[in-house]
Amino acid sequence: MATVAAARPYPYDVPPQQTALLLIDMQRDFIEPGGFGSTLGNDVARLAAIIPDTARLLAGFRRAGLAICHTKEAHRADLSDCPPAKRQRGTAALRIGDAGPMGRILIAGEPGNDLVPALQAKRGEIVIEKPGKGAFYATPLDAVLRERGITHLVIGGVTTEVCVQTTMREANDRGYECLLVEDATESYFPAFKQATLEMVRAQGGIVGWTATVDQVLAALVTP
Ligand code: TIU
Repeated sequence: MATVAAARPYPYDVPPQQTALLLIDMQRDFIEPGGFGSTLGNDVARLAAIIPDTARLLAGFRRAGLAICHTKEAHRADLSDCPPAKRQRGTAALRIGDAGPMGRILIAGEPGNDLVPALQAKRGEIVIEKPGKGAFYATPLDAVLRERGITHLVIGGVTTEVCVQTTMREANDRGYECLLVEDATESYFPAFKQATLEMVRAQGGIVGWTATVDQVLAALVTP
């Protein structure tokens, strides 16, 4: 058993063979100009800044030989898995399924829907396409993790208070012990990120733990 000693609100025990890295939606659609995130009116440059630290975290999990799962928020080309309410919400000029500079917005298989180049999945890593904000809704994620005996999730990705927090709460309700990595997650709204970190670890870790990339890496032993 390894331990992230500096985790908050108290040390987080990591049983290596039962722990997976879960990277949420590190996709061009949220991180590069011209994708879903920018059509919503956001400054996407904030999100790109976490790519190097997230890549260090990913490399550490690969070196340690631990399970790795990437998610993508993605809809089918015919939009059959996109609720009309999700497509109609807001005032954006380009909506889910419309043609944008990186292909159709938030549609599986389009260039803009891919993971950013620095965080591409390698063979053997789990990739889950999800139609919602939470990675457990309408996906095989829970079954895939349970089949591998995963009980602990170290979570990063974007955006902190939307898909990351929703997924962490879904995981918490399913009994997973979750740690959110502070410098491997980002929001378009700095105050929302900070609030999420605090609400996750308040009340004795009501949703889970938080720690930095370096604090997590210090607990991983390379075999
Ligand atoms: N808009 C926003 O902050 N996020 C999303 O729409 N999806 C994810 O967080 N992945």
